[in-house]
Amino acid sequence: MMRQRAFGDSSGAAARPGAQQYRPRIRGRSVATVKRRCARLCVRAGRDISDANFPRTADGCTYHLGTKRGQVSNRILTVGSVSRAEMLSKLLQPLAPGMTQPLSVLSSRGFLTATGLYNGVPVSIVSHLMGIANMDFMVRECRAVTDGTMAVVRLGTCGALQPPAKLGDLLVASAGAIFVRRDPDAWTLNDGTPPYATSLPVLPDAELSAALAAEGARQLGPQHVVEGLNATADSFYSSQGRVGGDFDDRNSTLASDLCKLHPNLLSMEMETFQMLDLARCSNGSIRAASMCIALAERYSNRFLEHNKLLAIEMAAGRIALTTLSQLRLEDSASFSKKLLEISAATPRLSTNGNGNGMLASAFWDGPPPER
Ligand code: R1P
Ligand code: URA
Repeated sequence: MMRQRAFGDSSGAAARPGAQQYRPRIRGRSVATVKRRCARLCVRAGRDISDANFPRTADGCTYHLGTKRGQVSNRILTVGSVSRAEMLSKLLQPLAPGMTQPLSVLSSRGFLTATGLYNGVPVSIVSHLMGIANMDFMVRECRAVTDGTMAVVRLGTCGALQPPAKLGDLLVASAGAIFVRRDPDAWTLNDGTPPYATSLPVLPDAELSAALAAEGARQLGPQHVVEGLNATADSFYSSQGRVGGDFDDRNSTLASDLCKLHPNLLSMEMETFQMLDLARCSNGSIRAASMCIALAERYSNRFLEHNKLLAIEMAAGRIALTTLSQLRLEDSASFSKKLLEISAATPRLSTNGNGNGMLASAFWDGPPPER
């Protein structure tokens, strides 16, 4: 099987017969190598950051995502893993006729931003890594470098807590998300304080969430899309009710207790609540919705096969990108112009600002997954 290339592979590396796994490479270098180089450049040039309240480089790159105004669209598909961001960025077209690939920035902290066209509309795919703190970086730093209303769709993976959610389904958090937090005071006081605290739900943007579910049903069939409540946890293990002998987690009834409390609870993951909460607090400037692939069926203890996951990720990526590209949104008039100016003036592989991010030409050396 021939190696598939995307975004102008300049490495000249030979095709590897039978390669099945996606291996993200950036101009022939592994992601780890590029990250190490970025980190070295940051150490050399990090002195240029002056604002302690909202750190940015002299040329406007944010501290953790490493992007600046003109590199990020106000339509954002955000995903947890860098490899999912890389894979889905194959669905984007270059921003302008002179470009051979989407604009791509990998920050020294490992956040990847790829900006290109989907159905002729500028869209960014941004990895948010794992947990609410990283989602916080993603939302705030993208907001800081975009103009107009920002629309964000998270495409993640999750555990399915109860039927009708089943393995491989797309679980849309149309009823919003609650937050489940381990409360260390329960262990400190040991006086019956509940070991896990839960918040009230925060809602998504109703139009965006409904459009996502409708597009999912249209492309995959309604039997594969389930709408309900999501729970965002501060741990993959304890506060998702995973039990093990190494820690005193006091969580053996947590998942079933949550389902009793919230009969419409479908999914558990680690970021949606933070995204929806920030959108709620954005003074109306951010619209957000979330859809997660049921990767683990918690009630039957089954886990989705890797190849099936890749295929569903691609399908769900198309659904999310279609939804974002069709959303009626106040697009900044200056966005496309700025993007074109910057991309025309930028070499394909160079440091971004003070080295906080690196513009990258990325490609996969494996075949695309089955669709
Ligand atoms: C845990 O394995 C990670 O997977 C889920 C959780 O939210 C957490 O980030 O989502 P992603 O697949 O989008 O990362
Ligand atoms: N991600 C999570 O956070 N939990 C799961 O069970 C599966 C994916």
